[in-house]
Amino acid sequence: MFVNLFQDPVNAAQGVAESVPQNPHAPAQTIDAWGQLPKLASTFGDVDGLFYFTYAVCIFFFVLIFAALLYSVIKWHRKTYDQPAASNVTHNTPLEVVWTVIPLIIVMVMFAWGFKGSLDMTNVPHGARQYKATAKQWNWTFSYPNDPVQSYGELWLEVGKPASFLLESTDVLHAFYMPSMRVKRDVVPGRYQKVWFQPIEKGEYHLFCAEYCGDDHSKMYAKVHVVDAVEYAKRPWDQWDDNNPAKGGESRYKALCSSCHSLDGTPLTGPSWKGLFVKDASGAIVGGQRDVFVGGVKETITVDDAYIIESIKNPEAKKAAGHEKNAMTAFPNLPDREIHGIIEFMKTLAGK
Ligand code: HEC
Ligand SMILES: [Cu+2]
Repeated sequence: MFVNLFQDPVNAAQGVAESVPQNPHAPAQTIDAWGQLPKLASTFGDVDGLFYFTYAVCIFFFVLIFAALLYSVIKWHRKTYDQPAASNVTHNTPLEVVWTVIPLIIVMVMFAWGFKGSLDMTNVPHGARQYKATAKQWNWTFSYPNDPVQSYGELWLEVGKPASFLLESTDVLHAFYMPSMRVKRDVVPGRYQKVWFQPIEKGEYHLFCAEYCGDDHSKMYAKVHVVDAVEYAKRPWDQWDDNNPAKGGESRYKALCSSCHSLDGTPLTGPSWKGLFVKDASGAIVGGQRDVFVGGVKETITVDDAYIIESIKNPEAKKAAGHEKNAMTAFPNLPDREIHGIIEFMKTLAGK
């Protein structure tokens, strides 16, 4: 199947036609004249050399072999059913040596080139900034050097500064894949992996998970902003507007929760958030009714802030009915103001 890396992954995952406006969270990317790789934005241009070398070798041999095949089929095909074979040659040692040795040399070149590239990506230069990327079903969390504030589903880097990543998974196998930066590295549970690159151009880039990791693997996406030193010094990952917590809550929803929770009533891995809060007769926003299992016993509860907070920090305590067999990844370290923002965002859904 043809996978279009330049299409918005969220819409693509939901099978939305391309004419539908694309998710504003996914930037359009310029592609090169061959339509093969997105524009190079790091110092790992060597990857392109190897890619196009392999590509050219494949095309050369494809054409050569098919030309020889077609020629032989036309020239030597049996013209009558009883025509004897034109030749009985079964063996040609010089020819066999040639078609073994030449491909061997080509493959060794590819191996050496690829191995060098893979070493380049993992040998972190001195002075690189040390970030951490934590992968879990189905989102990315980023930590910054000497900074307590993390970001979710979005990452900021400074242009020209080598960025090194410690990769960690809290559940299954994932992969850190940034086509524009020409880096890809598996994120293996129970072990730290490393990768680094040096962004050379400001802009917005895609980060994908490139290892199938469950139902909503295709929604496991983060947007990467490469900004200048002035912008970076403002710590854009720590922007939170206390006057508009619902807006921050919505961005957290998109980054952390939307892979499992819909807003429109559609059940996904988790229950839809529609109806968590509702409007009563006077138009006031109140908690909705939910059926939950507490220690295996079904109860009906009225949703309140405490229930939401418990669902986020300790989802096993009360399991939403209809989804009681599915597990939610807990977020015990989500800061209070962000939980508050998420609740404010849930309340904006009341009556919709
Ligand atoms: C991996 C999928 C997954 C992710 C990601 C996820 N959830 Fe859940 N969530 C579930 C499942 C499954 C349930 C139902 C089982 C349960 O209650 O534990 C659930 C239940 C809930 C409930 C109770 C809902 C109800 O209808 O009673 C709340 C509230 C909730 N999640 C909030 C969140 C928030 C906030 C986030 C993001 C910070 C989030 N979830 C991310 C899977 C997920
Ligand atoms: Cu993944």
